Amino acid sequence: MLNKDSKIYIAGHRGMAGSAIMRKLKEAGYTNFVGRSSGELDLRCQDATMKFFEEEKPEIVVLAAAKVGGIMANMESPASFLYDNLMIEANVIEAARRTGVKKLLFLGSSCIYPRLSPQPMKEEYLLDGKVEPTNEGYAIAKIAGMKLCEMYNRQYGTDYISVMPCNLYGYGDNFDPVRSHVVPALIRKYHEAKVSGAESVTVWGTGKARRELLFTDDMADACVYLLESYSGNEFFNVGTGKDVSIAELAKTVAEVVGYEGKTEFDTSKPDGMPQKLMDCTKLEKAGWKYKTELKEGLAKTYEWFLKNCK
Ligand code: GFB
Repeated sequence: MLNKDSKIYIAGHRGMAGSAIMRKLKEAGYTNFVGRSSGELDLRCQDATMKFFEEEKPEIVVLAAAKVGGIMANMESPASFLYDNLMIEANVIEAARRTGVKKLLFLGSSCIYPRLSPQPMKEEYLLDGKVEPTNEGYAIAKIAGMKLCEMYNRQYGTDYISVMPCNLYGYGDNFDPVRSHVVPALIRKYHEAKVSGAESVTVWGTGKARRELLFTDDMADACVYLLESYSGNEFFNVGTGKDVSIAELAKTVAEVVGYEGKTEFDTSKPDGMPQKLMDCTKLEKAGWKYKTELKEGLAKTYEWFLKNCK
């Protein structure tokens, strides 16, 4: 299905996930890429998206473009998380079908699962209960994107596959102190506290919520693996199969950064989903496993932060 010179469009190639997938595809020998920044092409606009697909006629599409953010960003603008993501997915998937794209890979999220799902969460637990309210808009959009792929395959015989990664972190992450995800937020907080000599760092929530964290380059590796080896109507959890409490994560980030002060918890801030651990045995049985352990991935991300974020 994929040739090394297949024309590949990575929607979101400048974001953390899309850029990692592009690096992995290049490492694997793929050479023919087409891309547009969000300033050049607004994927929420159907006409512009169709025009781009008709002009460029990509053969393979990776749908990594999305409005993303941490727990606060999701709570502040739930309508934008739902609307922007629904529009992007619907426009890209329909344009792909109309222009005969051979294969498409859609990036979902572990937040598609019910808030109180049994842990670890297997693929078949999808839609067994209500999703976490702090990211309901994003979760519903990601469920819709995955279902679009599934139903396009059923109705049109397309080859669109989906992955559901756990919480990602890595190179090119957003280190905004309020709207980012927990890993970049903590790297920045502990780094700034170290530099300023602050006595303590404040971590949101109780510290008891648990998260499964995957280095984005590993997620990208899984995407390339599935693009090359899988066609069908099932989706795959992509993670490590291990989780940590936010308190444990904070301690590890402090160690990586070299901060020796105190950590305090602000329990007025939300915990979000109590636990979000995925069962990744389906992907393991298909032949793929993560490589980067948490502390190693955090150290690489901190190194990137030091070089790139002044
Ligand atoms: O990464 P995060 O925002 O995403 O937060 P979610 C994870 C946990 O870390 C929550 C705690 O329990 C937060 O309260 N936390 C502690 C912090 N300190 C901080 C901090 O300084 N910043 C942040 N951001 N969190 C998102 C969803 O949920 O996960 C998205 O909102 C998406 O839709 C993404 O699915 C993967 O795991 O709670």
